[in-house]
Amino acid sequence: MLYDRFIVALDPPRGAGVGWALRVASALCGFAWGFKLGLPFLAGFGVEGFRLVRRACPGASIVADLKLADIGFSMRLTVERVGPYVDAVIAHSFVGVEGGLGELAEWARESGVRLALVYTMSHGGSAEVLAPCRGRLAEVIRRVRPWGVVAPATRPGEVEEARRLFPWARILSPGVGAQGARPGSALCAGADYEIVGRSVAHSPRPLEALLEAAREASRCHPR
Ligand code: BMP
Repeated sequence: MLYDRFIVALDPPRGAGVGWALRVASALCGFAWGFKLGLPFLAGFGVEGFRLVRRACPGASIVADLKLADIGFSMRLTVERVGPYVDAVIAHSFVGVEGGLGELAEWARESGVRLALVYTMSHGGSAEVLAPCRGRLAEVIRRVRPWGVVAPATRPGEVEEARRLFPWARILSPGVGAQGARPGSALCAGADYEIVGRSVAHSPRPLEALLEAAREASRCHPR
């Protein structure tokens, strides 16, 4: 079963308290590879929420998806706050290396937190700016050589491309479920992990939903 190739995004439904996130994390603990905690989570539950999820499932990898896109100084100030509770942080590659990702990568090395960079995104608007700039984004990613690269399950061709261009990296692919990509579509294209949010985390039975996604994903034979 491929359930350990899924990262579950804990984006809270409207009005949910941190207890919701802790219940979902506990239900999936030992199954999902990790949890992605993004800006909706941070806005709702603060850095304390990160600590509580870490405590609820110490074996899971915690990925802070704060969509960092700023000067290095500000990105560093931000990640230092969540660093003690996370295994990886996600930043945009388009901010470039000098005075930006260079400093963030240095912090990641010093602190032992992994860095993942966004290549392209899963929504339609990714085709407006990011996708046409793929060559430049790939140069930035090659220079930084991050642990992970984000590429969209909704466009398996871009996942295949990321796999080819960044052979050292873990490829993380969002867009499975609510955004239309079928479970397994990114794994089949060479991704290491699929990121799934609503279709698992907002389900009344998150573990069953995850196991069903894992069953569907097993139709291909990912590496
Ligand atoms: P959902 O499966 O509910 O659509 O959630 C997808 C998650 O992945 C969300 O947390 C979203 O912010 C994130 N994400 C995405 O959907 N597309 C991207 O290109 C990058 C993301 O981080």
